[in-house]
Amino acid sequence: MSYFDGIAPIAYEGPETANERAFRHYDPDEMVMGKRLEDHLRFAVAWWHSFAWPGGDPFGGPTFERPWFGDTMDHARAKADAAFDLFAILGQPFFCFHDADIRPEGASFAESTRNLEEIVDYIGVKMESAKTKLLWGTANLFTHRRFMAGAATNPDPDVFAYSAATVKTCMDATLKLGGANYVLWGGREGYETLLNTDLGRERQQAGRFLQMVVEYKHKIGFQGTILVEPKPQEPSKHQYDYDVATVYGFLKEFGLEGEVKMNVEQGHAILAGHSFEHELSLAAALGILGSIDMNRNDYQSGWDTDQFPNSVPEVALAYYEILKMGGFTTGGTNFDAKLRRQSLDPEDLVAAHVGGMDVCAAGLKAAAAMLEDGTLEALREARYAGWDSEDARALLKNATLQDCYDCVIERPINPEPRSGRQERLEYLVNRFI
Ligand code: XUL
Ligand code: CO
Repeated sequence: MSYFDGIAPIAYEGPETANERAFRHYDPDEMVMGKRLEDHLRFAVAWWHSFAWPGGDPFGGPTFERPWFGDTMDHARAKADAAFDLFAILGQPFFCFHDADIRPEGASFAESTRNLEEIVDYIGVKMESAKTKLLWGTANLFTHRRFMAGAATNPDPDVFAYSAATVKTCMDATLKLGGANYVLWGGREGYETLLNTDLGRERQQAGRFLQMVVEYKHKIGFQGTILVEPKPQEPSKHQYDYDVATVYGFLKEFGLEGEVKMNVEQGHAILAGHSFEHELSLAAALGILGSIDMNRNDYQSGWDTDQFPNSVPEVALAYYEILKMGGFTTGGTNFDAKLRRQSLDPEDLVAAHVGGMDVCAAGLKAAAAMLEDGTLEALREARYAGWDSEDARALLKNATLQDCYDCVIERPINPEPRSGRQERLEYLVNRFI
């Protein structure tokens, strides 16, 4: 018997349907800009939110009572069974996991690793008869109390070593399951107070740690992409991987900018004081946009609420940036999103994903229509057309302040401001959404 008994696989029925158990916008086979929608979006279910999270909050304990909750290997297998049942209902092409989501913690590192290897084999067998693949694996270096003062950035070298050993086992697991990427999110890589923190030292530790990850990737022949997921704070008061710009500087410092890309999350971008599309646009411009964690924050509460996306205009602008850079390669759309704690039923878990997938599909199609129409890009290009001339290019390449001065006097130059057309552009975008 399945936890999702009575819920049939979700089919596409078109925008007019009132059926809650149907896609209105996500038809995996629909061709958009020459590619199937499923291959554009590359959806993934997050094991942690959908199967491991018990529904607690700072004021109350678990609200969910899943039959697989418990810390034995039998529970872990039952959890994997439920996960693959949900993947089949949704037709999900990918999933993502942390070690702690899929295996019980052992009494020692060795036992935890044995548990991990055993469940990875179990999941591997399930994958043989499912269409669902692994988008990325990662290590949970933030829940257990041993990581409370950081993993790579811990003042205790034993924790650094333990964390590195854990990442090794998680990269091995990701390789074994054919993962397309490996993610590092530094949940505790930051500080609570500067009064006890040597910030300079901790940054060096984080840099060396990431170099070790890249070295190990090459050693084991992992073909996927290493991704860092920026976030400014929460759980730490300040986290070193603050946003895309900060991480890029960090990668440059440690010579990793050609090796590591970004997993950009909607809610983290907002926490950092940016828009999602800002972070995506910057990562794309720097050549380090890899994958996305799709969710949304509650804009009133101001923390990382990890809700399922529900705004087509918002996600349209995000997918616009992704399509503009040519779409995902190894990356995809991971629903790093969880139910509200009152949404108790199996039906809620299905509906949350169906709704999120539909919003993303509608957003991507709107973005594709904007790109195909071409007006927005043509106007953007026209705005910079002055830079196409020989003189303008030479200006950037080898002109000095003195050259600019002479030129302004001689020509003479008296620039005339031109409209940025913002309201017209906003109205234009709304035509497609
Ligand atoms: C936490 C977060 C993580 C990472 C993976 O805010 O986003 O779930 O995506 O560790
Ligand atoms: Co995330």
